[in-house]
Amino acid sequence: MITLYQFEVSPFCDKVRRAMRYKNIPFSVQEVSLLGAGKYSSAKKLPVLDDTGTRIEDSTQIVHYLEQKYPEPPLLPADPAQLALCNVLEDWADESLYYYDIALHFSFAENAKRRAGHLLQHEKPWVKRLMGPFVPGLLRKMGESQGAGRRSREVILSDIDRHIGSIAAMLEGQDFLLPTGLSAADISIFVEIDAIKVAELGAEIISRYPVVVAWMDRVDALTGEPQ
Ligand SMILES: N[C@@H](CCC(=O)N[C@@H](CS)C(=O)NCC(=O)O)C(=O)O
Repeated sequence: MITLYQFEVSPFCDKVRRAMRYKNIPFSVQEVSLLGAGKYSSAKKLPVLDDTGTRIEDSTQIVHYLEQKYPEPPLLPADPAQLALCNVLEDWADESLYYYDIALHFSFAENAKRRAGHLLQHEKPWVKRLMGPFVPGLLRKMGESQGAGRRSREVILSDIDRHIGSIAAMLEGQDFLLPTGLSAADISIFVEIDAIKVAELGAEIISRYPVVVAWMDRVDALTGEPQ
């Protein structure tokens, strides 16, 4: 039996849930307190997957593990050149695009409190009281130390616009980012854009690119929770 230890709102946890739904893998989730990730993960980060006692950390490692154990339907292309593209797109989503989600929510004061509320939604009232005042500042500092959060509002927004525009250009003439069909690249990028969409300014940028909106619907139809 597979258990996903998660923070529900984390795009990396969403990525793993979507990969498992696409592959029709039964799983249960265990929501972890923001104070408790160290109990499950040496990096103190979630997601962590437990497959009948085998534990895997990091969404990318988890997707690769799932691909080996549950190869159908595939999320990693067999062709080496396509696999290379899939790998770099996944890493770009996880290590770059993610920080635009953080910057948009926590370097933009008008979004910070609401997003902090999302992060704390499953916490006990005393944890909310303890951490509530600190979460926006901690996340803002995380975005600043990576770099994206130190840019001006205008630059953050125009970077996001350029990135979404690049995805639109990659999708021209094809349903998914790789010609081989839905892959880990689509899921990894989808979850970050879906998080960016939570902020009004992010949603406005995404709405400028109907090709991306249609692609998001396609990815969600294959990986989202059944209606
Ligand atoms: N590279 C990791 C990133 C995971 C990650 O950054 N998770 C965040 C939640 S979005 C986390 O656990 N943060 C807790 C912390 O940094 O203390 C992956 O792909 O799983």
